Amino acid sequence: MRVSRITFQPLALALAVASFGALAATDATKHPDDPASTAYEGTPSTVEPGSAKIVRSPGAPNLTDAEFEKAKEIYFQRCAGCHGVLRKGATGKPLTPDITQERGIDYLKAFISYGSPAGMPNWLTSGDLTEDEVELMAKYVMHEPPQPPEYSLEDMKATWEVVVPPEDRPTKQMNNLNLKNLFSVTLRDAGQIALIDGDTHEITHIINTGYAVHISRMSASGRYLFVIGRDALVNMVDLWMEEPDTVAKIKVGMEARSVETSKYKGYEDQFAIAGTYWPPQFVIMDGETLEPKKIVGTRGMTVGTQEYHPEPRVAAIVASHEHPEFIVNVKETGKIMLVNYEDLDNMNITTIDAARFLHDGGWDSSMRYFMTAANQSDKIAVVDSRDRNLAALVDVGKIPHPGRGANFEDPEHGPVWATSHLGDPTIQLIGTDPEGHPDKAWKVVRSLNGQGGGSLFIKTHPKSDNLYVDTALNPAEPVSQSVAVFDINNLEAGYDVLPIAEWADVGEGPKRVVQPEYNVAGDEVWFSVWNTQDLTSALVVVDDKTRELKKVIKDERLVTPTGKFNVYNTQHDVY
Ligand code: DHE
Repeated sequence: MRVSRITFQPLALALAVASFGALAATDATKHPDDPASTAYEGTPSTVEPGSAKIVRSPGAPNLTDAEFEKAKEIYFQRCAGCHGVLRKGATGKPLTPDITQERGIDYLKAFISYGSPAGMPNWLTSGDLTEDEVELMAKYVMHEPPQPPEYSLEDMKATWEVVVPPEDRPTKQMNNLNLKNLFSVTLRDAGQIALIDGDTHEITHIINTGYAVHISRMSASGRYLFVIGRDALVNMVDLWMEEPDTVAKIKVGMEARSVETSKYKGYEDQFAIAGTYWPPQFVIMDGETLEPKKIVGTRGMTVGTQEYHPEPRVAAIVASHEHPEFIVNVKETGKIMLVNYEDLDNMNITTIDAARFLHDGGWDSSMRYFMTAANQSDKIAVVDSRDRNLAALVDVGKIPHPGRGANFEDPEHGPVWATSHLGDPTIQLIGTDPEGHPDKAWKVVRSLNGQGGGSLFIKTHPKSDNLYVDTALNPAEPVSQSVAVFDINNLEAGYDVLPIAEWADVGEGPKRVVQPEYNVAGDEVWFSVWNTQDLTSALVVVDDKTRELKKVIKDERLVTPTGKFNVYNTQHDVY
């Protein structure tokens, strides 16, 4: 068993030890300014002895403490989401020293620089990291990962802020926004969201949020927008204020991806919940103020082999309409927790064994069944939120990545929910109507071929005949810069390709086209043209009937736009 440890060798101590013998040879009492001593020992270091430490791990290149800290921050912000805080892997491969040291520094530098077709971004050529940062990260991942601290109720409360108390908030909408057709747009690397009027396509507000803001979710009332950043900062935005803005915020951990509010009749918006990647836990908060109420850890045994996992991250969370509970995906254990919020002091939690590496997902059209990807298991788990059990585990293509998926009526198979995949070009349709189409339920009833792998999101709308599929992480630019669109009434006819990035006309850069999102009427589809932070991005609006370009929204404030959330569609789970 290789024992490896990170030893911090204060540089001054190392120098002192090295010169210790020499010191003994000279009169240690001599004043350090004495020319003889200075000549021999060199001028005393101006660096505070305790600060310049060397980080050593057996087999890894040394790093100064400052380098280690910088690398840790970059890793945390950009890499931990895929590779895990403890680098055990998930959507991304494990990066433990036994693997990284064996690969060696040159391989690691190339991999970080140019990425891979399976979804590893090209950090150098995309302009996200410099050469030096690439080198630093390659060295860092050859060291043992440091254990990050836990995060307690006290830590949360220290960050919790009620910016506008509920009693001081408006009692009716004070602006003339058409809230139903308002979009919340993630400005990923700016740590902001843009509110965009879906009728005029104008940006109405830019609101500061957490770092690498990730998703927006709506309150049951349609009034509050909940935004979570990868840094686990939750912002609660009041859309009724004259100028919509944050009315409460809280940092619920060190890394997060999901946020939701209670939706069960009689409990609407009484509670909010946020799940963290680090620490592996979730917290239930007061739905009006975000006061943290109850923290629940997710560490435990994996399904199948029943091994202990120290860092099972919380992935997608949805709020049940059938019972007063949240449905919480735990990625690395493969367990789905039905968390009843009726009594937080005597909490009932039902744990369903599904499959490992649970990720994203959404409701079927009846909003009874939660369809969720266990992406590294190539399965879709189907949770029956009424009977509170696992209805099925469906084998699908490689690395399913549905977002919330897409619900529509297949002309031959009836109601279906569709997912696309990161790891292959297929789009797979699962029957979701056990009463009306029992022979089709929880089976792949149709598999289509899209443009390629690297797909992240698929979307349709009850009033649309189209099914849009992005391929944002495909390595081929013509594919990552366009989307495929199928006619739902003639699926086997194949797809058309819409040259979205070309329509955006934003100049150079990776220009990844990501995440279709409809407007409230279902007659427009919005796409993000996601460029690097230093280049121009845009939003492209397509006329759903004609599939032609309707509008390009370009504005220097639109920095790395990715997720877009139409208020009405997000509030009512329309997809
Ligand atoms: Fe996401 C949803 C995790 C990278 C854009 N993303 C989700 C969800 C999870 C998740 C668990 C479901 C939340 C829910 O429903 O409660 N995402 C992760 C990662 O771990 C991963 C792979 C790596 C990371 O570093 O975070 C990751 N995600 C990305 C991106 O790089 C994307 C494309 C751009 C961005 O903004 O970061 C991205 N993720 C999204 C979007 C959704 C999402 C737009 C919401 C989809 C929806 O329709 O609800």
